Amino acid sequence: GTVGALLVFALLTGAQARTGAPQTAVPTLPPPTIITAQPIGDTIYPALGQAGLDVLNYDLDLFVDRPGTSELRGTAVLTLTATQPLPALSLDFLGPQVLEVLWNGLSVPYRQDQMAGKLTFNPPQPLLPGMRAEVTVRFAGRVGVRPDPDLPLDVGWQAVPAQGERVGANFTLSEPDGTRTFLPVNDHPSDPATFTTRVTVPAGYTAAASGMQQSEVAAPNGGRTFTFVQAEPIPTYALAIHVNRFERLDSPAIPVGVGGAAVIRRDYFPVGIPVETRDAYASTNEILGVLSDWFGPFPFSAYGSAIVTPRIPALETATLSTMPVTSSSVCVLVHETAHQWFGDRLTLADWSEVWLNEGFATYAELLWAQSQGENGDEVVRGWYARASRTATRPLIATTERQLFDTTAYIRGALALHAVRVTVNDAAFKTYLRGWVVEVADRPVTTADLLAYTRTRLGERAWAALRLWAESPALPPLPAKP
Ligand code: LEU
Repeated sequence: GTVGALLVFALLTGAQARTGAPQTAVPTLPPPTIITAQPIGDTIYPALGQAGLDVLNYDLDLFVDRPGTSELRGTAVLTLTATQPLPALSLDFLGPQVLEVLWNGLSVPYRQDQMAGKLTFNPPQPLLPGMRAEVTVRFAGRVGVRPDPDLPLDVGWQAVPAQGERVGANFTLSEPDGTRTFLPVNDHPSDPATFTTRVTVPAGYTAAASGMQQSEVAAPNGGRTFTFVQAEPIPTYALAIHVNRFERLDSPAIPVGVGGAAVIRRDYFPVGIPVETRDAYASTNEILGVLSDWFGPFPFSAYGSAIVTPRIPALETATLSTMPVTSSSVCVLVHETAHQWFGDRLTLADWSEVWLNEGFATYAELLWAQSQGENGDEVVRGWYARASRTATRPLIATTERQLFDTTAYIRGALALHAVRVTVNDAAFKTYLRGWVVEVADRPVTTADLLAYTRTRLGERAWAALRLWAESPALPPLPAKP
């Protein structure tokens, strides 16, 4: 945890500094400028993000010339503002060579430190609160995943080589910090943003991304350019981008959006996967109905799944869950769909708080089972048995390895059950719906949930949640008094 204090970047010192104006002769380098950019200070990932930076929108123009490989080129235009004066900007980027950085259209010198995963530059004037700026980053090369033995997968831009009948494909799987492998981003869930994603693919391919499809137009050599607009802010890791030979299946829109608005329904199935894979997705509308009854209106204007062939974990990418063939079950789909509220709409203030995503999404599996006529006690007892068999800990994680462990998922869900048994189901429903509204405009913490629980449901519910959140040992099985 020492990296969190201050990252100091030496700018314009020697060979690593590039200028974006190659037409001028090699400039005499100005005296070395020391600029500082302070990371957000995440307790699990202390180097991620920049404190005081607020990215409002990412406008992406990406070219996937050879699907199934790691080649990617493109331009990202970030609309920025600040919550404190920023003399230096520092974006997270582990991606390929940056070709150019523009600040409001003008070329600025920059430093790309691939080891630190930072792209740093000084704007002509500090970015001040209330100001807006546009930063353009052009890059091309090989992007990759970030291998990490402490995570259940290598996060980032996934390349799936052609195999047998199947063509090569690409997709994003980025939780927690994989988006920086292929885009310059403020890569932290406390800074959600909107996205416009344009993806150009070769003939025969389809691109899909988070948000509503706005257009599909012809590109050179028979290719196509697909444009998606994600109009509601989402964390960077929740951005889905898929390139494959897809069959898109449109289903009737379902009126579970805000104010009863219709939510567009579409699923993307790669050509050549087993037909039974599709079965689970036939339940999507019913899942949306059940979950919106408990959690309130569905927070986005479209929803569906994009199916991928590697055997990896599923991910709740916004408006378009990323679902492996091997995880194409109703239970996993319920979990990822619940994350659209908890993770994608409500975002985390710190990665240590990830149980606030996983506990709620796991709890949704019980709500679903009950909607299907099960009484639910067996699910809860099963969870408790599992939690008793595994090492436990307080809910707030202290290490990266804990982020997606049994405590985050199962003890997290049991903590919510401990709250539920202190009240009746009508009150619990109002509580869940209220939480989504209450914290809609700021990233969430366990302290927020505790305070909210006390105000909404009173001392008994608060004490129960506190015990489940903080006790080093596993508290007793929650039961109705
Ligand atoms: N958030 C994912 C889930 O739905 C897990 C992640 C490790 C891909 O459980």
